[in-house]
Amino acid sequence: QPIAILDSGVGGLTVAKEVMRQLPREKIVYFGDTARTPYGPRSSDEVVKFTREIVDYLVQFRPKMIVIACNTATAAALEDIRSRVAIPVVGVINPGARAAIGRTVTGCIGVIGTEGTIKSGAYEQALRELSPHVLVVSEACPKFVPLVEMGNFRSPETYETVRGSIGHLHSYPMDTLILGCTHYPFLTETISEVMGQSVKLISSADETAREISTILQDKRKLARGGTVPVHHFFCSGESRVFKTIAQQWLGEQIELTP
Ligand code: DGN
Repeated sequence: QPIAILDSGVGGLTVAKEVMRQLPREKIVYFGDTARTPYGPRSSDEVVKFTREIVDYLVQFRPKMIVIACNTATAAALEDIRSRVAIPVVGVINPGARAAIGRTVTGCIGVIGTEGTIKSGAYEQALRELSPHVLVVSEACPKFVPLVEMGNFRSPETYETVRGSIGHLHSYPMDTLILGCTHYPFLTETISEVMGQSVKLISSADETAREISTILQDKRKLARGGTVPVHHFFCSGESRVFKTIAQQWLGEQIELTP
């Protein structure tokens, strides 16, 4: 049985890559909603509707787990999807929040994400539940996802956009910054250049893959056997750029059904 992973586009590949690294025997079925990306500026109701549609599509593969590898969709639809399916549904917000609380020393944590994620307040809530006195500084970065969907990870334009969006966060005593959008790990190098060495970046991808591993272990659902799984990738719209970015990021050829 595969693990189903979904996102509005290529962002969830950051989670897929970590799952492939940490759990190399697991088969993945991935859906990127490239026809309707970005989700960030959409209303919560619309994101819930899209997420339901994708989940309805993915259940035909009889997955053992669904991973909502999109912070915007996790903030809007995690509980809704959990109430609709009988298998574990994992989001990307709690794992990232837990890791940030574990790592901050100054107690000041930054969160960057799409407008939808930041407006929802989901990270503040998750962080405060874990540690009530933490100082959370949130910033929506609506320009990042379109850059990533175009494959523009490192260029003077990207640097200027990142600096213009988050450069001012230096004025806070922040030592930990959550990349609260699964597209942002593609921009890690540029974001670290702007934020400097003293700010640790937390990728929800790494933390989510660890959570997936723990849940599968607890449920005794980890894949066994020595065969290398064949993953399947689907996207709803533009497929050429998706395939190029996916192969570059994952470092292997993929099977893609547009
Ligand atoms: N990857 C999505 C997220 O983590 O929020 C962002 C998607 C978008 O479409 N803006």
